[in-house]
Amino acid sequence: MTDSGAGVRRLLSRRSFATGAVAAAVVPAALGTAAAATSDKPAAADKGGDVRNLTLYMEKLPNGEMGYGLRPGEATIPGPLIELTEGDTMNIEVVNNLDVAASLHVHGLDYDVASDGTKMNDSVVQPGERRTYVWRTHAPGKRHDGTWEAGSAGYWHYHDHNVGTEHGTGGIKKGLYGPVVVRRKGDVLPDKQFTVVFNDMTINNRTAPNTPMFKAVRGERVEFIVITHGDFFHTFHVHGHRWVDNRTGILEGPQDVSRVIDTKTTGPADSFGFQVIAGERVGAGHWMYHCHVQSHSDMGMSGVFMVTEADGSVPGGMHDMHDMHNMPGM
Ligand SMILES: [Cu+2]
Repeated sequence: MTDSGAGVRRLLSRRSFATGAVAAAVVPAALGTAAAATSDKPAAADKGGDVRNLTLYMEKLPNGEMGYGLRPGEATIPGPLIELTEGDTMNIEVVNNLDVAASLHVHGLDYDVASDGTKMNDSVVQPGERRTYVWRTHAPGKRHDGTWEAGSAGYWHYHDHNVGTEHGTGGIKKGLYGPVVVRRKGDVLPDKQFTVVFNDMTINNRTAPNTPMFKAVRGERVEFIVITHGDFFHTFHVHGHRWVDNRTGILEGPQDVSRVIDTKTTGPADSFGFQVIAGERVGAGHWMYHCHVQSHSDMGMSGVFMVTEADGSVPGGMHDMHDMHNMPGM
């Protein structure tokens, strides 16, 4: 994504986006944030409570695909990463530049029926028209009956709920989906962010060797956001890196007995995320990420997480995705 402008940066995230990411329709719009923190302590999410405004354009892409974008002509698959902190409200004006009625439906956040993006609730956008959806979030708290209510923090996602069928089956298949991250005050912020969407038998509507190449420098704090769509179950796996199977992927402390994993099985509309330190204890290199259902990875559900040294170099063989898929037996 090219420079999205200070205004958009502020709207989407309290940290600025990196520039210079590969400009292609298949690359997540909000690929990264600022360079690594210079102090030992990572940056943390602030208190939340802001009301922010955002405009999303729904547009046609070449070869019949569709996407969400922050500006006309800049739609991507997945759509832009939208970040909030618990307590924030986001007013999203959706402009429909498609020739079919489409919508914006979000998972995990608070919204009225008028913002649920279904035809049933008269919440879709006709071609050439615009509509504002309101997403709210809240911190955890105690209910009047003494039970605890979960906060909004988590790795969520949005998608169309009207193209093709009243469930958005056609819109999702064509690429109308994107990631949402809601942080809790004090959550550690990443240096880079990558979104992997298993959509039927693709990753971000692409198959190897055309799947995203995610790049980070060894030692950077990298956040993966994993979403699944379509008709199949998948198993996300990334080589050389492990994470904690909780809300953030980070251990709460030495006594935290949460399970540590390097694969996670995921089904349609699931989403999860985690942070890892790129190359920690394993070094720079070309680290594969892929669906671990063997027939799925063999059919192209794989990509590369490239961890470079600070000078940009990568040790070892320089097999690219073409090489990988030309290896004997593949
Ligand atoms: Cu799979």
